Amino acid sequence: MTTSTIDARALDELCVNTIRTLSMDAVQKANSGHPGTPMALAPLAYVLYTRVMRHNPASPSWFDRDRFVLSAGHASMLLYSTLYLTGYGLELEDLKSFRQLGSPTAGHPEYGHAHGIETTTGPLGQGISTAVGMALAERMLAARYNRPGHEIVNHHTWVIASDGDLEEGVSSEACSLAGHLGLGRLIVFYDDNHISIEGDTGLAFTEDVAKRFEAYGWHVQNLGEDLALDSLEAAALAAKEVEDRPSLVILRTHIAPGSPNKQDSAKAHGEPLGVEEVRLTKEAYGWPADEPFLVPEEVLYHCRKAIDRGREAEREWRAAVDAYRQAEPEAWAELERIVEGRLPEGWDSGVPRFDPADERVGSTLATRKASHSVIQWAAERVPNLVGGSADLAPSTLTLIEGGGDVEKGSYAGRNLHFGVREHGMGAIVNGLVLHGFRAFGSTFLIFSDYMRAAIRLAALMRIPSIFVFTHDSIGLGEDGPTHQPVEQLAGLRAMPNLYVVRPAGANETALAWQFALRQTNRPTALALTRQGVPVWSPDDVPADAVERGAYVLRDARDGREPDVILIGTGSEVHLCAAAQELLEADGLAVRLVSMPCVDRFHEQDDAYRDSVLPPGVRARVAVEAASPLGWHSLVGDQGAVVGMETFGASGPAAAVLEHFGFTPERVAEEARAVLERVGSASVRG
Ligand SMILES: Cc1ncc(C[n+]2csc(CCOP(=O)(O)OP(=O)(O)O)c2C)c(N)n1
Ligand SMILES: [Mg+2]
Repeated sequence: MTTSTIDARALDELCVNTIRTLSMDAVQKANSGHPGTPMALAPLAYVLYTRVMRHNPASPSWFDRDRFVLSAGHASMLLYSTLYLTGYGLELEDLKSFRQLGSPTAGHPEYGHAHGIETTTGPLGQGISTAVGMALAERMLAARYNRPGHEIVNHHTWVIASDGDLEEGVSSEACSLAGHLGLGRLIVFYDDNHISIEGDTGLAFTEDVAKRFEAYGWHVQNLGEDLALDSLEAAALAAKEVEDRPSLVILRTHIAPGSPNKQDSAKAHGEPLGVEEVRLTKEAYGWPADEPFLVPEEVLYHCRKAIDRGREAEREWRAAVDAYRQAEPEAWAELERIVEGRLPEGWDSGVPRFDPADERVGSTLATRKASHSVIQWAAERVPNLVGGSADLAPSTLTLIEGGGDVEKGSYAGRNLHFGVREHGMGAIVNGLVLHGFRAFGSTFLIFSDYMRAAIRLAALMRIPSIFVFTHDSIGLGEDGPTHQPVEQLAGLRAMPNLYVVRPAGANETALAWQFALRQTNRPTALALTRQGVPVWSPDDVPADAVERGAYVLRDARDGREPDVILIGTGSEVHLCAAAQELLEADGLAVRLVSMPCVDRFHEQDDAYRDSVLPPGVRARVAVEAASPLGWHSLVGDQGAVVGMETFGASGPAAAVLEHFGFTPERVAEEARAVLERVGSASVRG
């Protein structure tokens, strides 16, 4: 062995131990966090970032970079230490303020908080599943934009996953689909350390993971305990060679290696090692025990060479892009727009208008059906609009006609088939969106529960994923209470950053899609009816109906000040309209407000809100065939909410709605009762 290889090895070891000690020190200083797993996986992160991945720390959003996802988000210090060392812009100070308020080094990696964090991770299973979406996006972009001799989309998605990641159901959904689709650019390292919070994984996790992933159609390597850097590198390269299947590389690691009293113990998972144990561990590494956050100069110098390599890789890519731009100017213009997150100029002009006088529209139309035609309009204008359903496309009506299917080896299509995997669908949609697609996933509103964790991450990350939920109330009828959402709208509305849009009819549905696609930093959930609802004249629906969240759809007759306001969303707006007629027949002045997006309405200024719901008019009734939670603040103390306090029931839709009191008569009755309580004259006087 030559001196230089010995030196190189010593330097490698120094680098690996720097990642380890930085992670131990940061957790110790924060007195909170997860030291053991970063320590164990330091060699892997080091190899990936300095030898394997094609990335440019100085240009972290370079489009054709390899993506890295730390699915085991609790091991965040592994990522932060590595990002710091390789030059992503994190400073040593940031590591010293690990887990502190306002620091980019949050408890779990948060998208947008620091360069190099490709997605938020922490809820186990989400990261690896989102990575499936990223790897799929890479293939879908490659299929669309690469040309012979011009491979400008050409990268890999790397993941580190822990036991918990593979125990969670969502990863099974996503990994099964990844195998089915043959996503060869996805490479997952599984940290098989036999430890989770409660102790040895033998308590609850004894399946043969290798066989399971083989059964999914993955290429599986098992390195056992061989964490030699060259072995890790060789395994990574072998995984890259396999182009037609995703790869799993199993590593039997030992949590908190080198820690004399905590190695292989669940204690090293989620609490600081302790001052004394840190000292003992550093001694075991041959590391100065009394210099926290020590970064040897040669380590920083060596790791930051990643920047030179990255610059070179990006430079080569840019040269390839120049040639591509010459040869394929239009394709490049489209891809560039996607990379920059822009939609084509003027894409949202000419929003479809549904006129009930048009016999192709008719007087009633389910909003899911209107949505289907709006999707066709949007798909024509937004080339990166793709989406699919969790095996319900014939019901959710989300197929992009003529868009083609995404299948194994053939990724140019626009329609995704997620199978009955709602949660995986949510995470994959997020991965597609993080990678430049305007993607949607659809299912019944009731099953939004199955994908809630993924929706929540989209909201937390502020990415514009679109979730299309049809069969949005007891109005779906015969399928009964298992399928009838009650509390889902309230639950989704409670989620910060998520817009929930429940359009009342075809024209609001068109605006709802326009609104969802206009978003750049918020996800949208659309709630659409299964059943037909009346089509209003498009002239009655202002262009900013969804943007504003609510509007006066039909004001009290003859310019009278309203005695009572009826507020509805979705299908119940029509119920309110019928109640309005009943009440007006009694001589009352009634205002009908349609409120397709409660969240947006709350965001409007006082003047607008007061113009729709004048503070002086306290007689208000809100009607929504769902949990009343949240509506009381809009109708006030004396107002009433006609909602669902129980689960629904199986029966024909009309019978179910009537049974639960969703009739014009009941709404009118509530309005009269409210008026009596409020005493309309005194309020107006
Ligand atoms: C969905 C979800 N459930 C629970 C947790 C809390 N939690 C954090 S880490 C962990 C398990 C740790 O085991 P493993 O995944 O093997 O990680 P290791 O300790 O080996 O790093 C749990 C239950 C979580 N983060 N996400
Ligand atoms: Mg584990």
